Amino acid sequence: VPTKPLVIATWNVPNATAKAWEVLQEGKSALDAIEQGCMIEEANAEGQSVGIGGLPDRDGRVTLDACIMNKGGDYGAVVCMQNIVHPISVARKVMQDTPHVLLAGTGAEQFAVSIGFKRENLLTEASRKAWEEWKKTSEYKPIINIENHDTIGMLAIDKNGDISGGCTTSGLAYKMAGRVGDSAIIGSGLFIDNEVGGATATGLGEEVLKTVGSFLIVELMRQGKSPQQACEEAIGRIIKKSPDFKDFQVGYIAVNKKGETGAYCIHEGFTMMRYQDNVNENVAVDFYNK
Ligand code: SD4
Repeated sequence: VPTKPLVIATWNVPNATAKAWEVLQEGKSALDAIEQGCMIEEANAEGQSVGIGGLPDRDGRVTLDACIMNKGGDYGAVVCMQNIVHPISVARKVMQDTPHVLLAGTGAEQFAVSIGFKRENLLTEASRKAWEEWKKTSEYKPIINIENHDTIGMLAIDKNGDISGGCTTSGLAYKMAGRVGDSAIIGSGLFIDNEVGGATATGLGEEVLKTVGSFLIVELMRQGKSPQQACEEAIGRIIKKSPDFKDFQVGYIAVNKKGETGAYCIHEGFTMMRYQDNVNENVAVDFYNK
């Protein structure tokens, strides 16, 4: 029998799930757990796909996408935002303190600064060097990504059984200026329905966007599929539409109201963190391309 509270996240991010778990143990909401858990990875300069230290676009700018969704179906997001370390927290403020749900670019940054967030340079020396190196060939291949630190998508159920989720990323390295991925787009990188469950994504955002993956998974669970079956079907949709699936990775994780979890991806190498029953573990995720 699955137990609650619980937290799951994309990739091997034990410190992030540990933080979220700690917040849940204090009896706080899943929403608080999500924000604080995601912040751990955003502040980790070694993770080159999230927050500070994220790899830049092809012009050397680190641009961040993040969103958060709560039990009431409220949603807040920022896309293509620069110079702010914690986009997940800005997303929460967009949700709670503005009449809007999604702020982009300089508008998002302006809003963040206006409510007290500090502007900081997010391009670390390591990421700047990696970009300089990339510029020598400028070869753009946003392919199979099997790093341990990556876009973080996180789903949590609190002691009351309420579900929230968040997703935060610096997007694809060396993307075109202005490119926005799936991570902060409702229904694609993340979707929560407190009656049913939640889902979140990592990998090539364009493919997730075209199939509205996270919404699809939640709707499949509503129709009775387990989180595992729903993730598999969502990956199946991408496989069917994209003959070049051998060249890119997409991974989904999901949880239902009962606390059952599932995950599936295209290629070997994706993992999921799960903190449940006092155990914080990184589990290998089953994959399509065997
Ligand atoms: C994006 N889905 O911007 C994100 C990137 C990612 O593993 O998850 N990379 O498309």
